[in-house]
Amino acid sequence: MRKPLARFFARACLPLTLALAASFASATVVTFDDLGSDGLVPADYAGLDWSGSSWFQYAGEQAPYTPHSGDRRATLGFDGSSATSAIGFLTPSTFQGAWFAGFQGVNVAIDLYFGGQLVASTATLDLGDSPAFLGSGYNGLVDRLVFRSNDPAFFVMDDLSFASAVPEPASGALALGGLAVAALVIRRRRSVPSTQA
Ligand SMILES: [Ca+2]
Repeated sequence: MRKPLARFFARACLPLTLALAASFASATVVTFDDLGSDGLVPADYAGLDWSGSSWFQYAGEQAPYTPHSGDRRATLGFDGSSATSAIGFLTPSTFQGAWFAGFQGVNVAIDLYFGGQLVASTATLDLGDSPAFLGSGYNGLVDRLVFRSNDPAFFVMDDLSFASAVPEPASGALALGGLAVAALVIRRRRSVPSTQA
């Protein structure tokens, strides 16, 4: 009784589950907490391109520069501005948002670009000691973020989250495996004469 039911679920659900896994993007949350020592965010950190920016990540001294995860977060630095804020995506991605904290009276907004065109802008977030989430509000693909602030030196960012639109090779392989399993099941059904009937 148990076995045929399990087999049914395996046949019916496995290929479907694998196909869904392949169509989902991989999600990444950029915490900075895996970086060992203070310094400029490495140019290729977390699958992003930081090379044209002044983002500096550090631990230590907290409020109002309060991290949202661990004790590391990033700042544009005292000479930072929109011109030094661009973060590029190595592959087109959806951008969910990021957490920000900073001096009261400081605000931040993010412009989202794709293929050199401005495709969306976030709301403007007013900052304080407690990290607050600035959601992107945009579901389309982006390949570059540019940050705007009335005082770029006086806020920090943490836990930026995005999802690559390209399926990971692993889930692609899984999907191919699911297709192979489905093909085998179909072929076996066709080749076995209807002795059960
Ligand atoms: Ca963190």
